Amino acid sequence: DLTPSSTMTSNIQTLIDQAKDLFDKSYSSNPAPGSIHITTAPGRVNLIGEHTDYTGGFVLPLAIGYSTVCYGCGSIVKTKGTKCRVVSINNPRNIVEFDAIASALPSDSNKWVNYVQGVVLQYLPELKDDETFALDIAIAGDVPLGSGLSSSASLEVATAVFLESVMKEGGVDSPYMKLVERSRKKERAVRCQRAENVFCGVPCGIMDQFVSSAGCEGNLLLIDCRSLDFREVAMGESDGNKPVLVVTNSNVQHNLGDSEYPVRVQQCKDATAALSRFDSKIQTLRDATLDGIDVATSQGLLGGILLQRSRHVVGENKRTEDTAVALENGDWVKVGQLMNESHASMRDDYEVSCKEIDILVELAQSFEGVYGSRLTGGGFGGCTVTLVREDVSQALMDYLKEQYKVKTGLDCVCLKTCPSDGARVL
Ligand code: GAF
Repeated sequence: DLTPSSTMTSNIQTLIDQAKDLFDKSYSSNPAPGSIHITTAPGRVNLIGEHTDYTGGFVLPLAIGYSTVCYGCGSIVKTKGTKCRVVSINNPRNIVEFDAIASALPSDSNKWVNYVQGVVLQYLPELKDDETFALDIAIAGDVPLGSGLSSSASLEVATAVFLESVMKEGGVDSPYMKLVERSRKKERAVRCQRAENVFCGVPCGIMDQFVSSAGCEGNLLLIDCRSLDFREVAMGESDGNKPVLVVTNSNVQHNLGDSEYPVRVQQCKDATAALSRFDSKIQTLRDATLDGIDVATSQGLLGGILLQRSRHVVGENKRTEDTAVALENGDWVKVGQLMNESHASMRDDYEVSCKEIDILVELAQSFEGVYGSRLTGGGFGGCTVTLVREDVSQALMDYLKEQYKVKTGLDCVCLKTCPSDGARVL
């Protein structure tokens, strides 16, 4: 679970040691052929741009100092019926085997393995028809599970980089392996998202995999989820004063989240269909404007829930682009205002917040020295992100912990975070 420290740092060396130990215990008597590869990929926090990625909109996340490490050996083999093996520190006695063949089906009993196997299947086309992967992987991570910090994306992306490392050593010279680094980071994210959509059955957007793949120390990423263009956004400075980001884990995760996410995806499609009757150029909500929504509403083409959902997404895209500019200008008041508006929109129009998260956000927003606070991630629990003056950040964290307990009876965990690097070979 989240370490109750005030700084969010991943101790990569500890994770490597844990994964190596697990590897040695699990496979040392008969390891798969090939040399050792070690890779890592981080979780993420999204500053703003929520529920916009699956309609081709803008997001502004940062990679965080919590990550997943894959430690193992692997090679490309011609043996038919080769099994891959994977084991996680979360269940160290359960070594799971899976087939690295295109016709493989997802597991019902070990769902977490689908995040690894789904990615392996995405990389199979890189190999020759008679080749496959032989892999023994041990996994350790410190991204808190189920807290909206993208532990699953970090597992997918760490796996993808692991496979790339195996392919590089195996001399694979496919077009993918020849891509320049920046393009490969994007394409890796596309594959990991596809693995999650197709093999894990989760209709997520691309934000989490993208920032886990392409994150950059000291920078947030402004990602255009339609073109997949992205740029690094550094926090500017004003009067030598740079605020910090505090992430607060509410320690609640409502089951509703899993079922409501696909509902929101479908509602966006339905809203797009309604809006395209008004303007045929609208192919996704990214193409719509708030004025267009008003006109379509006045013509009776849009109303009720679909109006609310599209108003959130279209407004959020604008807020996200505006936030990137305000961040670079060091205009913290503006950034905070946009974060607060984003939260209100998620709560009232998109309806993905919950009581506990609203309490945390309200506590933070009313604290002297806080610029803005909002729900981050898919919603129905998970974490909030708050922009706060550094000199009062510790007092804020103490206040949130105390008051959240008073108001909900629950403990929350607060951490300061800053942008970290994305996935890499260690
Ligand atoms: C989850 C999804 F995985 C992302 O793609 C994104 O839609 C997010 O919820 C909401 O912004 O993390």
